Amino acid sequence: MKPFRLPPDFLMGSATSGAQIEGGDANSNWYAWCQQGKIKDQTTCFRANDHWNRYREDIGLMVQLNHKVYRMGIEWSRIEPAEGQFNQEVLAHYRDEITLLLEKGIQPLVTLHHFSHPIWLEERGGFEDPRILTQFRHYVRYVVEGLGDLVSEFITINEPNVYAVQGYYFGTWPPANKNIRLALRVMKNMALCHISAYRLIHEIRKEKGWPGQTMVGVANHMRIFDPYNKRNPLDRMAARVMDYLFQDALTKSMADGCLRAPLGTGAPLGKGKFLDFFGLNYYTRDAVRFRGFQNLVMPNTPVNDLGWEIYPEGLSRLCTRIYEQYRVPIWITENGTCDENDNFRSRYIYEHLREVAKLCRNGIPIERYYHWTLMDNFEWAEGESARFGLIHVDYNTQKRTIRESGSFYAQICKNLEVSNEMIQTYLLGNISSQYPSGSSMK
Ligand code: IFM
Repeated sequence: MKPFRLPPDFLMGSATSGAQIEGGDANSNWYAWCQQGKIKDQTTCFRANDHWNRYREDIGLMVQLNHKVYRMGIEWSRIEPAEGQFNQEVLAHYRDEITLLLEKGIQPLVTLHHFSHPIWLEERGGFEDPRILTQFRHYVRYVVEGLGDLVSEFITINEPNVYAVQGYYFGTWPPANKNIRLALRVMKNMALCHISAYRLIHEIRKEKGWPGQTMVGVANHMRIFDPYNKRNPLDRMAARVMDYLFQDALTKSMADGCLRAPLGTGAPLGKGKFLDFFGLNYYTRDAVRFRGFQNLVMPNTPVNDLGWEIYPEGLSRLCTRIYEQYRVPIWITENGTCDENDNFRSRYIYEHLREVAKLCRNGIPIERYYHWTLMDNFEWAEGESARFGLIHVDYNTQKRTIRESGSFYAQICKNLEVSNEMIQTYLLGNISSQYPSGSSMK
C-alpha cells in the first residue's frame, strides 16, 4: 500500500437524502410503502435518524469529520404536502439548516428529487404521467426561489435509472410495476424534467443576480457491466446492451436534450448543454451472462455485506469514459459501502480515493468526492439493517458514534492525502481491513 495525495483544491464531504435520514414525514410515497410492510427488516423511514430535529448535532459531526462540502436532499412531500400548497415553515427549516452549514464553512449541494415524493403525486401517476413536467417545475421554482440566495449548486434528480428500474421494471420499490414500457416512459419523463429544471434554476438565479456560480447536474448511478465470460461473444453483447439500456441512453439524453432510443426520438425541449458537472454515484460492477440475461458477481472477487462486488478500478474506467463523452468536471456524488462491522470500509475508501488521485494526476477533472454516507440510515428496501455510515447509529437511542473508518476519512478530508502513517494506523495495523471473499451469485 502506497501513500497518495489529492489535488490541493479537491473538495470532500458526504452525501445523504431526506427520506433516508430525516424521519417524521407521513406524506411521502416511501412512508406509504413502509406502512404496507414492504421493508425487509420491517423498519420504516418514519423513524430513520430523526435528523429533522437533530440536524445541528449532525452538522457538528460533519465539522468533526472535516467536511468542506455536503450533499443533502430536500423532501418534496414536506415542501408540498398537498398539490399547490407549499409549506413555508418547512422552507424556513431548510434555510436554517443550510445557513448553519454555511456558517461552518460547508458548501451545500441540494438534491431536489431522491426517490421519494408526495403521496398525492404518486396517486396522480408520478413520473409516468406527462403532467409531471409542470408539477416538477412548480416544486423546483418554489425551492429555488426560496433557497437560491443561499444555495448555488443543485442536483435535479438522483439516479433516475435506478428509480425507473426498481419501481417500474423489477417492481421492488413503489409503485411496484413490472412493465418495461412504463420504465422507459418514466426514464424519458425524468430526462425531460431534468432539462426543464436545469433551465429554470439557471434562469431564476441569473434573474435574481444571486452570488455563486450556478451549477446544476444529475446524480447518475453508473455501474461497470463486464461479460461474465469475456471469451463468449454473447456475454460481451449482453454486457453492452445492459450498459446502454440501464445508463448510457439516459445519461446522454439528459446531457444534450436529444432523446436516444428506446426512450424516444428528437429533442422535445430543444437541444443544448444541460450538465454543468457530471455527478457520478459509483458502487460496483455486474458480470453479465447472456444465458437468462443474468447479472452475476465476478467469481472470486471481494463483496460487501449486500453481496456487491468491490471493484475500485471501475471508478477509473467510468470516469475516463465519462470525461471523454461529456467533457465537464466530474463530481463523485456517491461512493461507499455496506459494512456493518466496519471491517473493510477504510480499505474501500483508500482504494477508491487512490483511483481518484491517479485520475487527477492523469488530467481527468475530478473535483469533488461525497462519501455515501455520513451515518447509517434507512436503506430503502433493506431498511435500517444495511449500514453504509461513517458514523454508527443506534436507532433506539439515536446515539451517533464515529466509526474508525470515519476517523480515517476525517483525516483524508483534512490533509487531502493518505500518508504512510495513516496506512500503518488504519490499514496495515488493523487486522480487520480485509475484504470478505466473493460469491458467484448476488
Ligand atoms: O442509499 C442509496 C442512495 O439513496 C442512492 N444510491 C445508492 C445508495 C446505496 O444503496
